[in-house]
Amino acid sequence: MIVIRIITCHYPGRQWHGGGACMYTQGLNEAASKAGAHDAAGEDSALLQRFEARIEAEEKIEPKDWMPAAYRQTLIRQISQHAHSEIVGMLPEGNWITRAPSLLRKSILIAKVQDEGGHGAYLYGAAETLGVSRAELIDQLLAGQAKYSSIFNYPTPTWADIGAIGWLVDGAAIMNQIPLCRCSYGPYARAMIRICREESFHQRQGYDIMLKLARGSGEQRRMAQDALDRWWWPSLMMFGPSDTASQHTAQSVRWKIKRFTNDELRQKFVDFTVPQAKFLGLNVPDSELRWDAAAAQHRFGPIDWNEFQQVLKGHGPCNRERLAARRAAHEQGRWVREAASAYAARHAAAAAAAAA
Ligand code: BYC
Repeated sequence: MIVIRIITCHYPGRQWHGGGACMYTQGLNEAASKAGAHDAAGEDSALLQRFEARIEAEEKIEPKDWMPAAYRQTLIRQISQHAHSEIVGMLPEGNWITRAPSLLRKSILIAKVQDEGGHGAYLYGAAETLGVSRAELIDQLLAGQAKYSSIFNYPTPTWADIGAIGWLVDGAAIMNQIPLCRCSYGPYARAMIRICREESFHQRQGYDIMLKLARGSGEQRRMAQDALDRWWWPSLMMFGPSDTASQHTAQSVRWKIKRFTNDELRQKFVDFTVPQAKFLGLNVPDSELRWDAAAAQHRFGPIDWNEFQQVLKGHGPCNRERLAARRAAHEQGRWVREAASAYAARHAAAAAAAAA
């Protein structure tokens, strides 16, 4: 388990009000000093009640507002894992930029991969509002201590994989992320609105690739089917463990961070996607898949949770390769970060000298 150190005093290079004290914890400190009754977690019960009433009333919690430490920690955990997923998610598709089959496909793919980088940046920004630094989160990712979505540990050997990622992975992402636009934490909810708009475009471009392949030559149809065969089950795993095994869902739903459980979203995804596969003329690789008219939903076969756990433990097909690629990119970008810091320091010194 990762322990994230919450910064309570200084963020170098930032102007916080309160004489350099971190603005996001200032409200917390002030509130804590008005010592009232405390609950088992050592939190002021009056503040806790007020917080819970605000959640109940669908008010957004903002960075300077008082929040329970566990709520803050849950958000840092989820938002940072989400940010890492966006950044690692650039890799399987980035592999295909130089090999995309036409100039148009290449430019679309470049734009999509760039969007994912942007999503990572908004999300690291949202996590920072909770008092943790982006550098610290990235260090945890590079040290192999942080989780990111299991889905990005699978390989992309053919062009059809790029179609399958857009259609299924971005499709699953939209299903999971649209409810996050109503998350109780304001900065995360607002970041998700823009991200979801872009994800819709990503999903359509993926489906368009699949449609072209499914209506193409026999070999292209086989490629599309093979990609669906390989990506279907890992896409279902993206929604996380079943509700009975999920550690965090119940509390996150109470806090209105999550609006649906993992199984509810997985079911919506299956119901939405199976007709799309039919339209493509492709077979979903699940012999137990059937329409349950009484329940008005699809029934599907068991998920291989052992495979999911193995991927989470770092033993998926590409875990090592993904981390190695991120570490190399971080090293290769060192000179850019150093140059930007030197430039900022030089200008700050010049501004200080001019003001003196
Ligand atoms: N992979 O109690 P649970 C994208 C972990 S980016 C890895 O249900 P929670 C895209 C979970 O973290 C897609 N780990 O947890 C980008 C927890 O471990 P810890 C990413 C997983 O948080 C580029 C443990 O299992 N989307 O779409 O209530 C190109 C127990 O789980 C996974 C997001 O991050 C997994 N699949 O629910 C294209 C969305 N599932 O932290 C596309 C935001 C579970 O206790 N996140 N775990 O060590 C969420 O909605 C929730 O965090 C989850 C999990 C539904 C993922």
